[in-house]
Amino acid sequence: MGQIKVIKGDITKVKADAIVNAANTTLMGGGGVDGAIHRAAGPALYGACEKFHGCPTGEARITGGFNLPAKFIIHTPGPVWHGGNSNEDQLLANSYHNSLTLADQHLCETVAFPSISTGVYAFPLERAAEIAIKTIKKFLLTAQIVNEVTMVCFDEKTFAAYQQQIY
Ligand code: AR6
Repeated sequence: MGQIKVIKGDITKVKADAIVNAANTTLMGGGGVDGAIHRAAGPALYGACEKFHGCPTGEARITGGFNLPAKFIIHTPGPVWHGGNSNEDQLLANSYHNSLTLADQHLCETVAFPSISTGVYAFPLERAAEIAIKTIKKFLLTAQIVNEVTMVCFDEKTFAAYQQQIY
C-alpha cells in the first residue's frame, strides 16, 4: 500500500506528479493557495481553466502544471462550511476522492494536497483533517498508480492537525 506524508511548506514548490488546488467553482483563480498556484504556474493556467466552464463542489478537473515543478494541477472546489448540515463532510471527502481518481487515471505516482476548505471556506480544521486522511487511506487500498500522497501544510496549526491523524 502507498504511504501518506505530512509536511510543512508551500505547495507551489513541491515536485509531485500532481498537486491539488483548493479552487472555487469558477476555477478562475482567487486568493489563498489558489492565488499562489496561479501566480506560480503563470497566465497560461487561466486559459486552460477557462475551457472547463467551472466545476461543481467536490468534483475535480486536471490541467498541466505550466511553470510549476509538478506535471499536473488538479483543481477541486471544496465545500464552504455552513455549520455542518449541508453535506459538507461528504463533499470534502468527494474532493479528495475525485482528485485522487484523476491522478490515478493520469498515471501519477505522487500527489500533494493543501488543506482543502480550511482557509477562506472555514471548514473546522480537525474535522477536515480526519476526513482527508480517512479518504486518502481508503483510496490507497485500491489505487493502481498513486503510491505517495503528501499533505502540504502552510502553517504549524495545520501541520499539527494532519500529523495527529496519520497515526
Ligand atoms: N501552499 C500550501 N498551502 C497553502 C498555501 C501554499 N502556497 N497558501 C495557503 N495555503 P484557502 P479554501 C493554505 O483559503 O479554504 C480561494 O480564494 C491555507 O493556509 O486557500 O479551500 C479559492 O479561490 C489553508 O490552510 O482554501 C476559493 O475561493 C489552506 O491552504 C477559496 O479560497 C486552504 O486555504 C477556497 O478556500
